[in-house]
Amino acid sequence: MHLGLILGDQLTHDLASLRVLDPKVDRLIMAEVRDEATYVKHHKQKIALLFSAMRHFAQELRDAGWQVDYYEYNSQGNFKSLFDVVKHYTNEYSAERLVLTQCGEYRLQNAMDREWSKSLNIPVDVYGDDRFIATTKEFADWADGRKQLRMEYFYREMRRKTGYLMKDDNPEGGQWNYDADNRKKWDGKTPFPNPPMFERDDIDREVIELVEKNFADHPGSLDEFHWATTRSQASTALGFFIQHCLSNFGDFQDAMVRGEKALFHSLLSPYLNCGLLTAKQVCDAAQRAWDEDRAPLNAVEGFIRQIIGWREYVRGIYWLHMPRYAKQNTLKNKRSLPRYYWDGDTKMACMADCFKNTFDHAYAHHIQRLMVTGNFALLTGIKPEEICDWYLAVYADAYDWVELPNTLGMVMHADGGYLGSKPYAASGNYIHKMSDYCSQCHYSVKTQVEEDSCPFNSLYWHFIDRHREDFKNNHRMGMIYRTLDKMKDDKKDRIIARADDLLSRLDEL
Ligand code: FAD
Ligand code: DLZ
Ligand code: SF4
Repeated sequence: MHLGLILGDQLTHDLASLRVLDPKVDRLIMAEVRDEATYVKHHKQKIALLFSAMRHFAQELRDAGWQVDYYEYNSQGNFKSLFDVVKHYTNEYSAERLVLTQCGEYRLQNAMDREWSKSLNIPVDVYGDDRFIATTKEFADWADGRKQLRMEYFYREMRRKTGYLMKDDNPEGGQWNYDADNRKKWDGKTPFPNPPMFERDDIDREVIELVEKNFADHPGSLDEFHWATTRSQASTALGFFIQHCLSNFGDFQDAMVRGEKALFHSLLSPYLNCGLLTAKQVCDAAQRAWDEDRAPLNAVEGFIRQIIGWREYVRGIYWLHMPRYAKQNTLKNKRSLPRYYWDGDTKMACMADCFKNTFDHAYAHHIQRLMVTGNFALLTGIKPEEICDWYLAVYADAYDWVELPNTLGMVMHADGGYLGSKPYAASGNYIHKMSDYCSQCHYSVKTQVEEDSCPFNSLYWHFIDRHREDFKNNHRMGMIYRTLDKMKDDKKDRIIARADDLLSRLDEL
C-alpha cells in the first residue's frame, strides 16, 4: 500500500497526489505538528484557521471513502515534525512508498528531497501542484533569457492561456490592464459590505481552545475569529464577494479607511492558499459576473489580474530562484524591526490602524501592507529577513512562496529590481491622498522638519538620497532625483537631519 501525506495548505479534493492514490488500498495522513506551527510565530488565527480547516477536510475525505490517520497536536507519541509522523505511519503500515503533492514552501520541499527518501528507506513520489494556472516549468521557460521580469507580460500570457476576459485574441475592452482606473480614494459614501461571519462548530471551538492554550505567546487575538474553516463556508465567502464587493473592488482597490478591515477586498487569500478555494473557481466566478453584466471591467480585470497575474508571477519567481532569492539584500539594510511591528503601539495613525487590523484579524489589505507597513520598512532600511519573517507570521494567508517575493522583492526592493522596476517608496503625501488617516494623526502630514512632522516625509527623502548610487540609472526615478537636486541645500540638510534623528529613535515614533 501507498501512503499519501496531505499538508495543511493542500486541502483540495482534486489534488495531484489524491488522483494517483486509491482509496480502497492506500491511506492518507494529515498532521498538526509543532515544527510547522512554530517555524515563525504564526498569528493565532492563522493556526486556528489551518488546524480547523485541516480537521474539517479530513472529515470530508473520510466521507468520500478515504482512510485517514489524523494526528492532532500534542497527542499520543508527541511527534514534533511531519517527518516524525510520516516515519511512524510508514513503519506501522509497512508502506511501499510515500506520495505527495509538491510543497508550497522550499524549506519543507528541500528537506524532503534531501533526507526523507533516504531516512524512510522507501521512494517519495512528489507530484507537481497543478492547482496553479502555470507550472513552474512554464514560468521558467517564459523567464528564460529575460534580465528583468515584468508581471504585465506574464499576465498577458496567462490571459491568453485561460481565456479570461478575452474576445478571440484580444483583451475585453481593448486594453489588457485597467490599473489606472483603480486608484480612487474612498468617496465617503459607497457603503462597505459586512463580510460574512461564520458560526463556529465543535471542531472550531476545540481548535480555538487548543491554540489559546498552546500558542499563548504567538501574536494576535482570537476574539474576532470569523474565517471560514470549511469548503462550503469558503464558497459562501466567494459568493458574498462577487455579489456585494466586486463591483466596487476596482475603483477603491488602493483606498484605505481607518477602522475598515477590508473595504471591497475579497478576504479570499487564506482560502486560496490553503486549498479551500482554487484560482480557477474564483476567476470563473468573476468572469461570470462580467459576462452577466454584474460588475464593471476595471473591477473584474483588476481582480483577475491579482490572481492569474501577481499570484502566479510571484510563485514563478519563488521557485525559479530559491534558495538564493531569500538571501538578497541589495540595498544593504541593517536596521532591526521597530518594536511596534509586534505590539502595534505607535503614534503614527496609519501604522497603528494597519497593526490593529493585523493583530485583530490576521489580515491587512494590499495597500496597507505595501504602502504603509511595507513602505515604512523600506524607508527605514529594515533587514529583509526580519521584515519577511514578520509578514510570514502575522497574516492568515502567509506562506513563504507568496510572502517572500512580495516582501523582499516588491516592498523591500532587495532583489535589485528583478520583480518590480521601481521601489514603492512614498512620503506621507501618498497615504494622505489614499486614506483618511492623516486627519487624526499625532503627526502633521503637511510638514517635513518640525517636531511633529510626519515621519514618512523626511524618511522618504533620506531613502532617496542615501540610495542615489542604487537608483541613479533607473529612468523611472529620474524625476525624483531632479526634484531632490533642485531642493535648496539648507532645506535638504534639515530634512536629512530630521530623518537621521527619527532613525536614531525609531522605537519612540
Ligand atoms: P484581494 O485584494 O481581494 O485580491 C484578490 C486575490 O488576489 C487575493 O486573495 C490574492 O490571492 C491575490 N493577490 C492580490 N495581490 C497579490 C499579490 N501581490 N501577490 C499574490 N497574490 C495576490 N498574499 C498572500 O496571499 N500571502 C502572503 O503572504 C502575502 N504577503 C504579502 C506581503 C506583502 C509585503 C505585500 C505587499 C503583499 C502580500 N500579499 C500576500 C499580497 C496581497 O496583499 C494579499 O494577497 C491580499 O491582501 C489578500 O487579501 P484579499 O484576499 O482581500 O485580496
Ligand atoms: C502553516 C501551517 C501550520 C501552522 N501548521 C501546519 C501543520 O501543523 N501541519 C501541516 O501539514 N501544515 C501546517 N501548516 C502549513 C505548512 O507549513 C505548509 O504545508 C508547508 O509550509 C508547505 O507549504
Ligand atoms: Fe501616517 Fe504621516 Fe499621515 Fe500620520 S501624518 S497618518 S504618520 S502618513
